[in-house]
Parts: sequence; structure tokens; C-alpha cells
Amino acid sequence: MGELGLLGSTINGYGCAGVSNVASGLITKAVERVDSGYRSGMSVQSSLVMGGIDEFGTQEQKDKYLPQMAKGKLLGAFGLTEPNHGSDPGSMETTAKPHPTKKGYFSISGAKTWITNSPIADVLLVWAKLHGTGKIRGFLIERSECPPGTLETPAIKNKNGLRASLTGMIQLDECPVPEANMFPDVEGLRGPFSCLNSARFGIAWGVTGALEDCISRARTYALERKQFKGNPIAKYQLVQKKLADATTDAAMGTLAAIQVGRLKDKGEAVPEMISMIKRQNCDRALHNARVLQEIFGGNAVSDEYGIGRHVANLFVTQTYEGQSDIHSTSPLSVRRVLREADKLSGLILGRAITGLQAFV
Ligand code: TGC
Ligand code: FAD
Repeated sequence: MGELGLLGSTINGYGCAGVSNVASGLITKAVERVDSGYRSGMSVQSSLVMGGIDEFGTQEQKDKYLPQMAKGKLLGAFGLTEPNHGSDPGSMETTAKPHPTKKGYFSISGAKTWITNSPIADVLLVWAKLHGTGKIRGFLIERSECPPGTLETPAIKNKNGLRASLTGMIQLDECPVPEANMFPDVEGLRGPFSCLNSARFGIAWGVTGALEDCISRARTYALERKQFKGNPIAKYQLVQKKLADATTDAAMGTLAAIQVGRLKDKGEAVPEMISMIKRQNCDRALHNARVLQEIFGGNAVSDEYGIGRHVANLFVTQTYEGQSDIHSTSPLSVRRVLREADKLSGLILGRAITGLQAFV
């Protein structure tokens, strides 16, 4: 991916491609068509870690990490979720306090879990509450600089989804981290959530790619599989409807992602739009993939046909970076989405959403 220029592709400079958000969405879609786990690895590196450094890092941090990360020579991980705090990261327990013996260092303790790439990451962007202020801050932890016993990143084994991606924990026990490795100016949840806005935008694109692969596989199978008087099952309208529904949702989801991408390129996208397309595209991709799975009958259970792999992966996409129900929970967000509805709907949804504004 580094050789192809896919990592941090929207970043300008530092050896990154500097393409538009729409172009990066198309890349994401093509990668996730292969497997959501590949897109996951790419998203964490590009949006969550490189994006965070580009937006909030010091010039020294950018110069040090971004060129190597763009080439894929340094691998990143993003530690927000904790064993006791997933949907509610504001309650995190990981803390950073002045190091008792090393001047100019913080001492970070706590545990993060379900962290993509953590077992093999070189640079871990960990979010922790700063002692004294209690505010959440971002810290770049370099594995090679951690004394033995202060950083462990055990893998989470035997996952039934996203098997092409490595996931693990980050366990920090009084880990010394230089003060220069803290993001200087951003505090509170705005830091991690700003990184998540880009990653969630990527997921909204990516899952349409996974769904299109499910459609393609189901179509091929339905044309080849014959039942009742030698007819291919694709001849039956009940089977055709499953393909038509899935194709419609893949097309609508792609168009919505393009529209938000165009707004993002103009600096006019708001987080609520991203929540809306992340939630909708993930939910529709998962629902349709589960329905298309039925076309394979018993063969759906075999890894050979690939459909079960996508279904298990798409459950994860609906869960991480904010579970779908969580993306629907804030009434304030709903009001703002409706206020922004003209921009979001653009040519896609016409006046339909505008009509809803009458109810708010
Ligand atoms: P709330 O009080 O609503 O907000 C706290 C502060 O954060 C700001 N904020 C945002 N800023 C920028 N972009 C966004 N999308 C933002 N969302 C919130 C907000 O303005 C406020 O700022 P300030 O300055 O007033 O303090 O927060 P809350 O504590 O009530 O939480 C509500 C909610 C729903 C936003 C939040 O809990 C949530 O989104 N939960 C989901 C957690 C999540 O997404 N975790 C992701 C972990 S990383 C991951 O899954 C990577 S998987 C990668 C892969 O493998 O592909
Ligand atoms: P919980 O928060 O315990 O939620 C459980 C259920 O309760 C959900 O259905 C949720 O919607 C519901 N719920 C919770 N609160 C409410 C409420 N107020 N109202 C209604 N329903 C509610 N995290 C990272 O930080 N970095 C990563 O790289 C990363 N990679 C991941 C990779 C994989 C493969 C997976 C599975 C997860 C990853 N995550 C990562 C973690 C992911 O972001 C969390 O799993 C997700 O945010 C949900 O948190 P949770 O699992 O603790 O679920």
C-alpha cells in the first residue's frame, strides 16, 4: 500500500499523494471490496494515526513520522477503546501524569482493547486523561523507546470477523513517554473524534465495496446453481429481488458518500453527515449481505464462497467507530443534520429530506 501511495492519500506533502476526499473514498471502496480487514489496516494507518498527526501534531512530529508512515515503513495503531469504556470513551481510565523519576516525561498507565494493528504497531496514538486537568490528550508512544514491562500488546485470538486484520490490546504500566510526544493543542474528545470523522467517512465508502463483491458473488452463484426443472435459481423473482435490493442500496450508498466527499473537499461537511452515511451504509451493507447469503444455501457456510466472510466483517464495520445505534442517539445531531439537509441531499435526495424539516 505504501508503494502504491494509498497511505494517508489525502495528506499534502510528506510523500503522500494529496488526492481529494472523493478519490480517497474510491480507493477505500476498491480495497474493502477485497476484504474489510485490509481497509481497516489502511484506515487506521491513514485516517486515525497519520490524519491525527497531520491535524494536531507539532512540525517535529509530522517530519518524524509522516514520511515513514506514508511508505508503510512505520505502522500505527489508535488506542481509544478500553475494556470498560467503548461507546463512552469520555469515561476512559487511562491516565498520564508527570513521571516520578524521568524529567520531561509522562508516565502513562491503563489498558486499551480491541485495537487494530496493536500487536505489530511501531507508533501507538494513545488517548489518556492528563493528571491535574482530567482532560483527554493524545500521546504518540514509540514501541522501540518503551522500557521492558511498560508496554504489552497481546493479540486477541480466534476472532470470527475481520480475520485478515490483526487486533489486540495496549497495556501500559507506568510507561515513560516524552512530553514532546503529546499533541500540543487539542484536548477533550474533539481530538479523537476529529480523526474518527475521516475514518468513518472511509468506512461509509468501503462497505459499499464489500457489498458489491457480495452482489457479484451471489449473481454468479445464482446463474450457475440449478434447482427445479434445471432452472438457474437466478430465474426466480424472489432471488432477483434480493439482488435488486442490494444493488439499489449499494448505488444509493455510493452516491451519498460521493456527495459528502464533495462537501468535505469544499470544507462544508459536518460530523453529523458522516455519522449519517457511516450508519446507513454499514447497516444496509450488513442487512443485504445477510440476505444475499441465503442465495448460497448450505454452501454459504463454506469459506470457499466468501459470502460468510463478508457478513462477519460487515458486523464489525457496523460496530466499530461508533455502533450504529450510537450514531443515532443525539437529538442535537438530528436537528443539525436537518438544518444541513440541503447540502447533504444535494441532487440525491431532492426535496424529500427538506420536507422533514417541517417537523423540527
Ligand atoms: P459529547 O458530549 O457529545 O461530545 C464531547 C466533545 O466531543 C466533540 N465531538 C466531536 N468533535 C468532532 N467530531 C465529532 N464527530 C464529534 N463528536 C463529538 C463534541 O463537540 C464535544 O466537544 P466539546 O469541545 O464541547 O467538549 O460526547 P459524549 O461523551 O456524550 O459521547 C457521545 C458520542 C456518541 C459522540 C460518543 O460517545 C461516540 O461517538 N461514541 C462512539 C465511540 C467510537 O466511535 N469509538 C471509536 C473507537 S476507534 C475505532 O473503533 C477504530 S476501528 C478502526 C478500524 O479498524 O478501521
Ligand atoms: P459497548 O459500548 O459495550 O456497547 C454494547 C452495545 O450497547 C452496543 O450495541 C451499543 O450500541 C449499546 N449501547 C451502548 N451505550 C448505549 C446507549 N447509551 N444507548 C443505547 N445503546 C447503547 N477501538 C479503538 O479505539 N481502536 C481500534 O483500532 C479499534 N479497532 C477495532 C477492531 C475490531 C475488530 C473491533 C471489533 C473493535 C475495534 N475497536 C477499536 C473498538 C470499537 O470501537 C468498539 O467495539 C465500539 O466502539 C463499541 O464499544 P464496545 O465494544 O465497548 O460496546
